[in-house]
Amino acid sequence: MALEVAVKAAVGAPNILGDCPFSQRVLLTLEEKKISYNTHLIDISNKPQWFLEVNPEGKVPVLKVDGKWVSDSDVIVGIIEEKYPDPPLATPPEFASVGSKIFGSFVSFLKSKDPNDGTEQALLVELKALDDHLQTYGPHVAGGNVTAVDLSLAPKFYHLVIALGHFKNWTIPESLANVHNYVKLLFARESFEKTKAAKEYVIAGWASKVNP
Ligand SMILES: N[C@@H](CCC(=O)N[C@@H](CS)C(=O)NCC(=O)O)C(=O)O
Repeated sequence: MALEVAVKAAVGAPNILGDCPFSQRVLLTLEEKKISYNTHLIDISNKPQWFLEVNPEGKVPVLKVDGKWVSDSDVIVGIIEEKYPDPPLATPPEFASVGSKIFGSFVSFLKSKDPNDGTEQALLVELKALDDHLQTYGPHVAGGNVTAVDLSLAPKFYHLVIALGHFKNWTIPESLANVHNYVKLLFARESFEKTKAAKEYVIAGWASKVNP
């Protein structure tokens, strides 16, 4: 039986898949494990009553498992791994937090109005650390196979590349060749193509945060 998953609808287009990286992470996990699912698109500016009833916090994604809606992508991915162990996607614990500061650093830099406030430098430090890690262990975080941490990072990189390109005319330095290769590998996956939001909706999703 297909699972039910609720994810973000596009800003201004409630019938189109939206730009939430946590939602895409869950969809990627379902796709990679070839689990069938029905998608419910949630307009987060006009949340439906049923959604608020099953998830009063009001955040997407949520997944219905054993008749109960569960929120938070970390929890959801853990439950999927437990219930559907094949193919195994769990990241070895020693690699599970690789790249975990990239998304926060990207958001700080994206929102920054002061080019000298250190936010760009902080992002570059995190990207360089990932590049060094990939140099030793790559091409994925845990080696040859994709694991959960890659499926968490891939949508975040998608946002980083699109939003920094659009709002700051900024690109990941060419010197970080391992990161470039990593991003290319992840974006080329069939699961990624199938679950990504259109570029224009990623931009629309960030616009109000960049220029509040
Ligand atoms: N920690 C949560 C974060 C989920 C989250 O921040 N979702 C955002 C969209 S990307 C959301 O639902 N925002 C709507 C709201 O806060 O009202 C997870 O990993 O699932």
